[in-house]
Amino acid sequence: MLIRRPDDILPSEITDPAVYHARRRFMAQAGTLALASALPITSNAAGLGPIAASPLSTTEPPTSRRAVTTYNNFYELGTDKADPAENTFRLKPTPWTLRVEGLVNKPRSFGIEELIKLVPLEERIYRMRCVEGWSMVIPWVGFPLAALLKQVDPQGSAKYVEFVSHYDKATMTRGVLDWPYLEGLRLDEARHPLTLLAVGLFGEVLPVQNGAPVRLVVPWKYGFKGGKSIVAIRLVEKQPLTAWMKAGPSEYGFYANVNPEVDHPRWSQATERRIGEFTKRKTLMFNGYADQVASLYSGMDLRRFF
Ligand SMILES: Nc1nc2c(c(=O)[nH]1)N[C@H]1C(S)=C(S)[C@@H](COP(=O)(O)O)O[C@H]1N2
Ligand SMILES: [Mo]
Repeated sequence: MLIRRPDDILPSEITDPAVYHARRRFMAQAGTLALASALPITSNAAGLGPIAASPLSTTEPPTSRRAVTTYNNFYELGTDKADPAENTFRLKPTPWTLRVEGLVNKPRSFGIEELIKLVPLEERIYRMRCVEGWSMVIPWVGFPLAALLKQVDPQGSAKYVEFVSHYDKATMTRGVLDWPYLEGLRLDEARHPLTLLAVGLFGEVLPVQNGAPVRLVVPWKYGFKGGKSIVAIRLVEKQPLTAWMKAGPSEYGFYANVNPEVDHPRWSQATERRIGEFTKRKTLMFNGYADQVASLYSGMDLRRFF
């Protein structure tokens, strides 16, 4: 992965979280009057419909929308942080179909409208940590991947899940990685309640640069596990060979759990720079989600399975 000094985010970008939070509080209060259990906090014209606030959200202030949508890794749209936002015309998120296939009893394709109606959408504000040493807090909109997997009825032999991103060699980056971008999770990780399929952020439809129309979000792992613009999800028996493992097996492991004690071969992972802040923070084990996910890895040597 390319490394850039993360100093190119302007201080002015750190101002809008307060405004955003005030809006959320207002919407949450409005929602309480209408519905006692699920809290619809917003809905939008582009068709996401009601969005419930999730108890799994962090209370940390979100990174500015501007930074979240202009400082991106999406190599198919260019390898500089600013490239994806400038190359959104290269990916058309509508119409779109997501195939869910492989070792399942009911393989099928979903249109985005179907996906959005599958289960109630939630806002999940997650800490996100890139392997390059920066982090953000992102208010995703989505639903647990487990809900989608349930629809296709995985077979007993399915042990892993593969995520295939859209790739068009006529319009997208050539070289760098062996395309399409492929990522994977163990089935129990894929079914974990924190694992999200995101279709939006900041209460709105997902921008292309963040992986429209649907992308994976796994908050206790380095950001590269979260494949963008996914066209296929495949249940398989063997551990997938991911695009980053192919490119650099000694640098990018299959698990990629955020771990301050296991350095990347070329740099430390002990600290991080939260975009919009000036002092580095200590990186937390499993990105702060240890209470929820550590049991997935009990008995595993996390230096070997990095
Ligand atoms: N298809 C695809 N997915 C991808 C990437 C990519 O280059 N291509 N980059 C990954 C990396 S390294 C990170 S940190 C996150 C960044 O997501 P964001 O730009 O929405 O913050 O997307 C991940 N998903
Ligand atoms: Mo990343």
